[in-house]
Amino acid sequence: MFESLTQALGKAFTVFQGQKKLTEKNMEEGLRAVRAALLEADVHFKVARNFIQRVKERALGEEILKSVQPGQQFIKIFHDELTALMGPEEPPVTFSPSGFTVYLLAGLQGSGKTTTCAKLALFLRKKYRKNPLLVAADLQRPAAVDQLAALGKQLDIPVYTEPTTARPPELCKRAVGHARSAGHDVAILDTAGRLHVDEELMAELEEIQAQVRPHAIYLVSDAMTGQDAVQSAKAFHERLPLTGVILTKLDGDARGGAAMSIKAVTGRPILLVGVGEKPDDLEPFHPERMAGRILGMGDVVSLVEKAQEVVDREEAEKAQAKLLKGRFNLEDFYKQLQWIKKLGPLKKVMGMLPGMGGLLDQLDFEDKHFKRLEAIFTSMTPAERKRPEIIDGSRRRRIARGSGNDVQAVHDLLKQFKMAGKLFKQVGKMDPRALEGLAEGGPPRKGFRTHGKRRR
Ligand SMILES: Nc1nc2c(ncn2[C@@H]2O[C@H](COP(=O)(O)OP(=O)(O)O)[C@@H](O)[C@H]2O)c(=O)[nH]1
Ligand SMILES: [Mg+2]
Repeated sequence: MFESLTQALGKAFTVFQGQKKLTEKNMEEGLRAVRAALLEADVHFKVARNFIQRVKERALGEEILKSVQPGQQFIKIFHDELTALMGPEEPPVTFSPSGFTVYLLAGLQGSGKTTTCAKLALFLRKKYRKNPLLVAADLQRPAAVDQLAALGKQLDIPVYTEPTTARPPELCKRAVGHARSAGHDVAILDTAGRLHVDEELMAELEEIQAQVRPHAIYLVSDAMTGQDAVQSAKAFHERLPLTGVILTKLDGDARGGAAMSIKAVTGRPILLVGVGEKPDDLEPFHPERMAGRILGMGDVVSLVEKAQEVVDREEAEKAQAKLLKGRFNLEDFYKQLQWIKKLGPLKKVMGMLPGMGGLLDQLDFEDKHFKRLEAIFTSMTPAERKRPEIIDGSRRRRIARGSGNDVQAVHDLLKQFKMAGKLFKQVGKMDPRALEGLAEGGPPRKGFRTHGKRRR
């Protein structure tokens, strides 16, 4: 999978090797080689351009870690951006709350729709204990119906068929009615494709959609066709609300362009991938794993991750020491929040203190909330973070505007900051030996007290 891209990237990265520091100038040659590799792999040119820009900016802006080489850090940045480009990870399938789920599969002829219908049925039966019905709604050629019927027979999954004189939208409606009354909890519609996107195909799909209101619409797309896969995905999405893409034939010599560009171009995620002709060859799509496969440098990535971890830990420990003494500013608070987000140690610590539960709930560590806090923090000047007391009304308004929030959100953050100060002071009065145990996730050590004198 993606061998030539992996090789070309590996070669491009050698330019970064041995550099003491990455600069705009010494990255130029390497980035040019990266760009060539991406375009050669059929990555959409705009996607490639924006992607390289992001990687470059991060490479220039990030502090160099002590224990790794800048070239290695570059690879990690590349890996993270690649993961982000194809992500975030989403569940491969979802089910209708009604308990009966209809999936519609659409795509160009030869993209793998019929095969994928059978694979999906098997996947749902094996992983989710569903009882699917396959629906042969591609009536362009009688062979298409036979193909699905044969696959169903092989897998022992029922297939709904009608003579090819039927109209697909009505057939689908009848098929769904039959599926319900026969006790199926899933129906999968195999629809007709054309060699290219055309009006007739789209109109038929729209009509099917209007008739049966499928829970999800998957576009089946052939990874081997590179940019064509991306362009047709775009065209389909303009007419049909696609849930996501199933990218097929990744086992062949697909060049990676479709996998890397589809999300960026269409906004719809890849949810599942076809990795062979057999009914078992269907897998959920994991952006990070895919990035790993494309790069083929898992060892470098984990090396840098470990180095990063050490730095984070050192910083967090410093911040924590300050917190516990009650001498800390918003900068420390921010660092600690980032650390909490990652590991959650203080939350655990605080949750175990008597009477802290309620307060803790007010300190909200939800991801969405955290993103907002992050935006507010980054809109503050360093001086404001160091000396929060200078943040008056007009500064609050500026920070709110800069971070895309209302002033209330800034008030809330400052309030939380004050509250956290109180909490941390209390934590600081605890026996440090007890805290040690907690921070590692273990139970509190015996015999610690939250107040009063320390034990000898
Ligand atoms: N290698 C490989 N072949 C696949 C995959 N998915 C489908 N195919 C093959 O692609 C061809 C077309 O598939 P089919 O399901 O008939 O496409 P449809 O016209 O969209 O229904 C068949 O020969 C399939 O075996 C896959 O993930 N990997
Ligand atoms: Mg077919």
